[in-house]
Amino acid sequence: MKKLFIPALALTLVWSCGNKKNYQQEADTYIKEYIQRFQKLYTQSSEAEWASNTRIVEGDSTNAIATRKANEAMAAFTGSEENIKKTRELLEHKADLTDLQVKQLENMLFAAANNPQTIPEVVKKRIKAETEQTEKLYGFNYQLNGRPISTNQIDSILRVEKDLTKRQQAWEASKEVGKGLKGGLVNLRQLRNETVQALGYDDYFSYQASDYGMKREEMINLMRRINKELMPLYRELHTYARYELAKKYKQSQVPDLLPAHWLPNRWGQDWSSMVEVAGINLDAVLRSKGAEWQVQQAERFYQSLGFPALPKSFYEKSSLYPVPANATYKKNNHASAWHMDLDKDVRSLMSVEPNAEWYETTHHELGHVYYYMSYSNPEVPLLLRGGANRAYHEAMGSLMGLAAMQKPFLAQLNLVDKNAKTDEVQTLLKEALNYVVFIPFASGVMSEFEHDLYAKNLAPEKFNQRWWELAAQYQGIAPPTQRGPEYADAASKTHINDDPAQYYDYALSYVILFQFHDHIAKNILKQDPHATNYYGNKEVGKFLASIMSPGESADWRKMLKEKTGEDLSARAMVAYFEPLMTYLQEQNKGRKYTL
Ligand code: X8Z
Ligand code: ZN
Repeated sequence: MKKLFIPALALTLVWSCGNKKNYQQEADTYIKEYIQRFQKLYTQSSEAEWASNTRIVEGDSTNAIATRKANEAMAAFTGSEENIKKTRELLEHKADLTDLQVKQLENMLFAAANNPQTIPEVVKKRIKAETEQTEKLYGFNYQLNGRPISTNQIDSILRVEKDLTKRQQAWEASKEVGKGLKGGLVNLRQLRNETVQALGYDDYFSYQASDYGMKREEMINLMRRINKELMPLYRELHTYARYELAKKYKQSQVPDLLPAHWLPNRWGQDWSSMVEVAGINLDAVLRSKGAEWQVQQAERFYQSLGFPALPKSFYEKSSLYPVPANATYKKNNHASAWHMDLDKDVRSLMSVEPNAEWYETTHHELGHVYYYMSYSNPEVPLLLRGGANRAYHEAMGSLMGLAAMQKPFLAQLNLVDKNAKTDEVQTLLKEALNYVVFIPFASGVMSEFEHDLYAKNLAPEKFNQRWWELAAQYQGIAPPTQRGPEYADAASKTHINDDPAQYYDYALSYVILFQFHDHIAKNILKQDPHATNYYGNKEVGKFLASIMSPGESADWRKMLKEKTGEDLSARAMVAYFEPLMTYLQEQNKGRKYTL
């Protein structure tokens, strides 16, 4: 038996080793060929999309048509039956392939699922519907009292206006865009679901969650868990805001649900401008420095950590500032960062104005750009030039945004007076009104809505009802007046239209960024996480670069454990805001809690 058995085993080994090599060679050749075509098509699609997003001319669909064509060409390749078959065949021999090959093939299959040419007509219809939705969304003429108004101007009214009637008008003006997008969203929901179902996904939400190696239920349960962990603090903030805002707007009645137009943000996702911290008037300082300075300053911050300067082409090709008032075209008003060729061409599309909100967003977008630059190295195959997961990509720049707001950092840059006494509790409160307030919106309202939209086939006549049900349940917010089914207030949020079923990325990114920040503060800087100064610290830079440069070739769970010693957890975020609890409970004594 032994005699027979051993040679047999040896034979299998030799045979399978030989086979392993064959499969690996075969996969290598296939992946290389794929990449060559893919990079070209990807670049063409990016260029077309870039034009569509930076130059929207009413009545002129040239850019939209070019984008549709480029995306069709990309779909025809990535979703071709040939590619699907070959990729699947190779993946049947997973055990014989390298981890990197498996990851790349899985990404190819993921891309194919969005474009399967087994149902080419559905894919074409989806691409057409997507281009049209983008055009409508960013070509929309916002109007206030019969006059055109930009989203930056609406945001500014919501930040500073004290008159509730004017606030309500501005808020309502910001929601008008949703009505015209509703039909497109109904259509897109159907087409997106149908597309990915062809490759075996239950629905589009499941498809997007699979990018994290998670099932739809796991993702939504994770969202509910995160929300629960932050809820005690959010309840305090909600109570505090209801009473403080009622005072501010001179209302004798404190409503149970916060009226949406009382809040300094169109969706109630960030209330930080409610609080001014004496001694830190960032808005005023930034106004005096200007928008360009803000972008350059964010770059200097990354450079101070040891990252390179942005390539010249970044400044030449990006679209960083609002279009002039007399321009004959519009552009996408929501900030984004672009990796045009998955190599050296990196850009950002923003409408930067000198204020604290854009200061933070600029750091956020440059985080994406430095992530792109970090993994665009020969070690990382083109198909793995992405974040360890999507949330990591969102986290890096937001982490820098958090760091760039802390007092020791601001003091070093002379943005605040070193010697000015500032109130630590107010500072923490302002931060909580940003980061904590975001969680019920992102992990609750947005994620649950998209879950119901794609996985539960939410009826179109219920879109608005469901949106406001969720806003009441998670954020404790209500619209100023009844909003009937003709509205689609969810669709006023860009991501619902053009970044579908992935808003949980942002909720996760906040959780992760506090884990990284906690580690950096305590173990690298040896500073209090509430008062750090990352500026010029090369160790911090090395730490961040080590997270970013492997791109998607890293396993996100392992990476988190390795870098922070922890699994994904809201612990660090909860701990950061813990000192605020006592203060808020004190403030809220005798007040009615309604969440
Ligand atoms: O969309 C963004 C970025 C672009 S990736 C500006 N963010 C979310 C939003 O604006 O809703 C950043 C935080 C949340
Ligand atoms: Zn982002």
